[in-house]
Amino acid sequence: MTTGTLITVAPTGAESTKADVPALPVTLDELVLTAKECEALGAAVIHVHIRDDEARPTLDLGRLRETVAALRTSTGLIVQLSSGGAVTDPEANRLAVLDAAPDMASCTMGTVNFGDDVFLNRWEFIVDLHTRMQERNVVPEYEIFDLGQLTSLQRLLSKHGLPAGGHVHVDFVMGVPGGMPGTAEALVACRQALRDLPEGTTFSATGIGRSTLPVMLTSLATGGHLRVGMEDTLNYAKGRPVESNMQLVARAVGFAHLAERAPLSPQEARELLGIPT
Ligand code: KMH
Ligand code: ZN
Repeated sequence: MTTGTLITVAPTGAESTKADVPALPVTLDELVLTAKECEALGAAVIHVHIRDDEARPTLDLGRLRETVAALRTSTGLIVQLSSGGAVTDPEANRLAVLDAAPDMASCTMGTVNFGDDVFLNRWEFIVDLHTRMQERNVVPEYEIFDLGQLTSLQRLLSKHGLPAGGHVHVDFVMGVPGGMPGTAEALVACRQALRDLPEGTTFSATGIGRSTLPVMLTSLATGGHLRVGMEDTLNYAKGRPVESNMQLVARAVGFAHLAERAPLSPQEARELLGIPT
């Protein structure tokens, strides 16, 4: 049954530089302000990458803990830390992200070419990450960059059991150079392949760059949820750079209302995703 729309904001990412994208939130203050404003507009989840004092991507555990605490103090958002980090982050640091005790963490279901780089996700690493999430009650968002990664997810769940909370939620990250295209056809194929996953599995989708709009509209039309933000989208329209994450969240909220699937509150999102309140 289609419910309201879960809106996740992914405000920063690990790839863009502050010099190239001045509106990118890179300090804790900028991140918290962004989170508060996006929550007020209708976001329920924040997918978090953090930066160091030089605005470089980092998985520093102290900073991650401070970030989780600050977001919890200032917002009611579900805090989802990236376990993907940057392509250069070692596996041990990616696993240690869970020590910051977020509500959720991303869990990418396979290796994918990532532009000129490789986003490495070995099977043993995925199993280790997933097991630690089960042990610590951290709810995964399974990140799917290509269709075959859904088959890996099916294998993971059948061999290693359901995630903490028992609900399966996947996020299709589309249009990465090296992954699946950000097209309506590809999203419909992903949507159909979900029938092999546990009943009630939900999905969100995000399209990188120019695929942002077709992916967003197709996701809404096929019962999916939305992830938006400057991790994925730097141009609001052709020749028009994004001014802020709030601009992207506001557009997603508008589309959700047009689809008669109003944004879920963080509380409603917790119920959907099986996250304790
Ligand atoms: N930055 C990418 C290499 C995630 O957050 O889990 C990985 C990524 C996925 O963004
Ligand atoms: Zn990410």
